[in-house]
Amino acid sequence: MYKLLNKINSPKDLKELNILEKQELAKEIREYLLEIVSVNGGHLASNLGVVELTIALHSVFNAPEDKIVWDVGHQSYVHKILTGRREELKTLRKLGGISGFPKTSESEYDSFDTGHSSTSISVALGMARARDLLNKKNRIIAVIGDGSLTGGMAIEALNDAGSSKTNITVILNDNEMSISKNVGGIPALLTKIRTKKAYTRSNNCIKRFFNKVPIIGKPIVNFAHIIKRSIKQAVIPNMYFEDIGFTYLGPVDGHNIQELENILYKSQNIEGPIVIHVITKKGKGYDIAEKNPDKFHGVSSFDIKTGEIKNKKNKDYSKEFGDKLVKLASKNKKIVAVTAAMKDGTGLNEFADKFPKRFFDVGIAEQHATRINCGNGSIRIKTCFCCIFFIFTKRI
Ligand SMILES: Cc1ncc(C[n+]2csc(CCOP(=O)(O)OP(=O)(O)O)c2C)c(N)n1
Repeated sequence: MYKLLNKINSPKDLKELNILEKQELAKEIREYLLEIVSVNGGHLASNLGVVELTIALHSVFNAPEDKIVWDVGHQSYVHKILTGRREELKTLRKLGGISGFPKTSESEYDSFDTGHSSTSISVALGMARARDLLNKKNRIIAVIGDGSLTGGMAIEALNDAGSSKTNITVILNDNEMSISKNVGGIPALLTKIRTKKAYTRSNNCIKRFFNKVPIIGKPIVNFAHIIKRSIKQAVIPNMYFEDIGFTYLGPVDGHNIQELENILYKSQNIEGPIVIHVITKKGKGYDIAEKNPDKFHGVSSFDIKTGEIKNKKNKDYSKEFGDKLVKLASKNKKIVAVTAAMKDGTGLNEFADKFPKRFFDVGIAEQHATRINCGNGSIRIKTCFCCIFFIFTKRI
């Protein structure tokens, strides 16, 4: 059934495939992910979204010498499949089974133990600095989602890495989603940058057209080249990454293995910190998850045909909390809720629907969330990662 997948026992086997075979392999990996996660439960949508990206990374780089640091790590199933743990993945979420996150004790290909978001750039920068001190030349790659990029630690790391001049590659996996729709100014910036694709395409069309015009065509193209940077600045309002010291590459279609490999090879000839902006679709290849990426972010067992969750719990702690909060908030207008990108996971869906003006999703930014001040006398309910609830009563 898994003709190609069954032959992949390490990235070395992957490197021997041609591009058509890799595309076929991507299909098999998606089927395999569905087969396992639909029975065991797990993080589905994020993994379906990084199939081609992971294939390209392991085709171009030489792990484990080159270090791939997965932010959060919930999207590392494909990496595990390609690094000798295909069969072990069947034990996901079972007692004594494989971890759903990178674990250094599990494999030399897992470069860091993760779980919390927004840490990968700091980790990768530390590894890059250690490598430089040891006069080594291996590549260090951080793979971070647009959701995780909203975390303060990621921004602090970008600030440091941007001025460091060290060789480090940040792959920005931009699917416009955290668990729910991503929020805030940084996602808005990424949306603006994505328009670069339209800019690059139109730029190439214009170039092709003028190159064909006799005599004056070529000088026009040359002139355009000189002012390209200023055009870029005008079309892409904030070249945030370049301005803080990164070479920005992309955006690139994260489901096109050939394009991904090309840009990754290109990045190897560039010195200093690099950001490669990769556009992916959460849930890619499984229609039901593409349409409901938040529901299929982390799931328990489900029916592949209908997407229906099996053995649904009627009540759990988060649901109890959410129900009670809605009751209290109906009576008390001073109650507001603040969550760090965990609306669903902390039972706040109904609260958000009923009291949209009193609900604040601040992005994956727990530190910031704990200091949000909703005014004197307000009662702030804050929900964070791992369903830890802070209830701040009357502020004095
Ligand atoms: C500090 C912290 N807060 C919240 C979470 C819960 N969490 C796990 S994945 C995730 C969304 C990550 O979004 P993104 O980085 O864009 O990755 P995607 O799943 O979209 O690929 C969140 C909020 C976490 N792991 N760590």
